Amino acid sequence: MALSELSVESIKAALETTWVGQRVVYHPATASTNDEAKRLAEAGAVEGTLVIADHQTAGRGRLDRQWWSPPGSGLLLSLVFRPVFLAPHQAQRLTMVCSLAVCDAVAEVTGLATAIKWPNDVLVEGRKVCGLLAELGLVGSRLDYVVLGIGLNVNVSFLEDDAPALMAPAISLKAAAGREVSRLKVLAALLGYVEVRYERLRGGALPHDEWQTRLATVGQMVQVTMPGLVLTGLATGVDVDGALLVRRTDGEVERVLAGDVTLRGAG
Ligand code: BT5
Repeated sequence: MALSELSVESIKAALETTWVGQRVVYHPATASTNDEAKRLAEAGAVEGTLVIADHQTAGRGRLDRQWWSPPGSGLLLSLVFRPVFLAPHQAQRLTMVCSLAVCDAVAEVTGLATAIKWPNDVLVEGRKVCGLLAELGLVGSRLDYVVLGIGLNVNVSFLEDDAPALMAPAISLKAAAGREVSRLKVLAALLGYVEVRYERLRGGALPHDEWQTRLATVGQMVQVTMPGLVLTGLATGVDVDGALLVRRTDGEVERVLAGDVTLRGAG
């Protein structure tokens, strides 16, 4: 079997989890694993359900941006969570947990150092190696499910002819490590860390302190672009819900819940 070949059997054999990924739906190609995971979640899919594809024809980022990944080279997956212990405004805690798990898995399998860029990117050598996309399902005012999508550039090459222009520099684990990396190994490590960290969250532990220490964004002058508004200031930290705290030049501290951040150099 090729180093990185994905199938239901190879995934099940590689996983060491109790419940994360124990139900697995694999597709050689699908439109978007997040779309499929949301459909399954709406239909009652069990917590921990994994939807994973070798290729997405309509992979998405936030605000319907494109997630680009040539067939067979990245990890493209979505997990169904049912975090009944969280209110909707606390859902970013799941993105924190999963991005920390990405950092753990990358370190374990490749030894590479990672940083996190607020709110949903993981960086290697200052370049985007992974993007996360959380989508919420509500019943009334409570969380029914959260679908957490993860796109991780394992062996992706950005030198391909159809590679699009990206908003920020990108990198793959292969390029940074200088060798092909097993997607199965990264997947197994990732889901293991997701399970451990999610259980801690369920037990009441808050991830924001650890997440903040990993945030490349903190201590930097930043420009935050939000719909209809651009804010410039010093990123001083995050709060328990993952909101970015930005001190403007007039000294006022803004709490930013969503937006795109450009780093403007050390503050
Ligand atoms: C994200 O959005 O970074 C979230 C990406 C989530 C993708 C996963 S894949 C599995 C699951 N199913 C889906 O359909 N989606 C999830 P955002 O922060 O909005 O960043 C999107 C931007 O990242 C794009 O506009 C591009 O500029 C850039 N980009 C696209 N593909 C990339 C790649 N492979 N590596 C680095 N950057 C990329």
